[in-house]
Amino acid sequence: MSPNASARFDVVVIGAGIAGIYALYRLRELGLRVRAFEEADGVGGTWYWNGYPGCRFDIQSREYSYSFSRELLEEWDWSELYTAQPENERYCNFVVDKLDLRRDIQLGTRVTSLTWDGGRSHWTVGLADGTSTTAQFVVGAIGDFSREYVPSYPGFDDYQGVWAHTSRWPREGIELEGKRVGVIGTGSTGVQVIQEVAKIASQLVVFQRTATYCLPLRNRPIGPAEMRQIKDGYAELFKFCLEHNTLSIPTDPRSAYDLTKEERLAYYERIWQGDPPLDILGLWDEAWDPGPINDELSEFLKGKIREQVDDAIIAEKLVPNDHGFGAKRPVAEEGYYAAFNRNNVELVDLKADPIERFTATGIKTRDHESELDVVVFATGFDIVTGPLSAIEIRGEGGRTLREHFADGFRSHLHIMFAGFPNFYLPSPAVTGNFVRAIEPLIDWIGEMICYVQRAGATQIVPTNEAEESWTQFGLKQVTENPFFTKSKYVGANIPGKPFVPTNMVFEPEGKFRARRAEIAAGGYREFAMG
Ligand code: NA7
Repeated sequence: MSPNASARFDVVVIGAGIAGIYALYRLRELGLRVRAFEEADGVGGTWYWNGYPGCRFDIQSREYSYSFSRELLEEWDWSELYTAQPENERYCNFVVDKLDLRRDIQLGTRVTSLTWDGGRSHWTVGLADGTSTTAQFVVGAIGDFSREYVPSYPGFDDYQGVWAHTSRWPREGIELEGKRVGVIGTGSTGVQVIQEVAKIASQLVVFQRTATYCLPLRNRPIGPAEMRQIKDGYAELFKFCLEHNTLSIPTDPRSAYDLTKEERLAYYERIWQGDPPLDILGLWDEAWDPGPINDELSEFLKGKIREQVDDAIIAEKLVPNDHGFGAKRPVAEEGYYAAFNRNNVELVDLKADPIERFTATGIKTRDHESELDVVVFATGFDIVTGPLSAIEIRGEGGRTLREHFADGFRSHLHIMFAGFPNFYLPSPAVTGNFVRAIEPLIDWIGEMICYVQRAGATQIVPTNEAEESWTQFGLKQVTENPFFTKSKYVGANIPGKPFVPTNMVFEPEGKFRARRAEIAAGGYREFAMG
């Protein structure tokens, strides 16, 4: 029997995305009474909500396979190297059905509040329908990148057309065929939308603030023989990821200077042509840091952009001119640059011609007015504190998590918060939904819960000192690294938002895993149990 019989559940999991699905499975396997609540009417999280045209993986599909079940790995076939959102959502449903998880998931149920009851050592979990339940532990598998960011513009309320953010795409879809469409944002998402919508819209206006380095995705179907090979290679892939990082991309151990300039250029060309197993993410360190090699690679990629765009003036607008390759997350395209060779596609360079306001019929920039039936916001996310603030979370003494963040985000390991016992944010070292990072992190959380119960305790919380030291360490890393001070991965994309030192800032996944193992082996000394 659970040591805390006052709670209806041992654990409530919030969210049934990639992390929530695995948390429900793992914690249930540990013999805990678990219930998951999911706001959407289906499972999948990111792969449920991001139903915009063109949405697909830009990391190979096989990297998204859960590793823990031989049966799942055997039975699931990926149809393409980089599968599209409907198939990714189907995969999540397949896993949920196969593991019989659905009976413990309550769909269409938003968690609105969490209130800690110190006397009874449990959380009261408030739901949008006005009901509530209780749980000793809560795992907030809410996704770092789940709260959309829509910039505010004068006149936005006047706009009479249809608009949507890509990550809250209506399930019934939006009619885009033959319409005049505007897309704001040219990150990974914007590029995916633009290259698709260009094919069907009567007119597409792309509002670009910062040009991006895009490499060809080189997607293709996976046939049965290749899928067999992938299945046979899973064990090796998982081993590689555990030993290296979260992706099975081999990194080149050489220095860039071990090669001549001609050899390096030939190497970039092979990567560009998609010569496996070479991948831009595996390039030597010097390619990523500002300096002559980064300049050389950036120039190579700029040349590739110019080659693909017919109009030299448009090409120059699409060539990044204020940052080198790697200063932003690399983007994969399949027809993005070619879209700008079409007559129905127009590019507005917002740095030269900023948006002044929305009108009843579209968008007015300083020099242009565009009439638009639909405006698509591909403008990114209000990371971590965005989704956390959407729930009213009250910890010890009734203090809210929002109050806890009054002077900026603070956490211990980016997983727990001082003053908020038994509440976990399963955020791996790499933000996002990399399965390789999520599985071990949730395993670690499960071990901790069992440790508390075995010890006959009912609660565990990080000490103030541990939280302070982790937070300061993270902030130092952010402020000392020019990449992070501008990065969406610490929330720098939102004007005025204090930095959120995500685990990415601290250490690579392998080191972070080792740190967690050490904490567990040491009896969770950075935490207080009671
Ligand atoms: P990103 O990568 O944050 O991209 C957002 C895009 O929206 C980017 O091009 C921004 O330009 C642009 N943006 C943001 N605010 C504005 C305003 N106010 N005006 C014009 N343009 C704006 O989000 P994605 O959805 O593409 O990527 C999601 C990530 O989630 C993906 O990379 C994975 O890591 C997981 P900017 O570059 O800031 O000038």
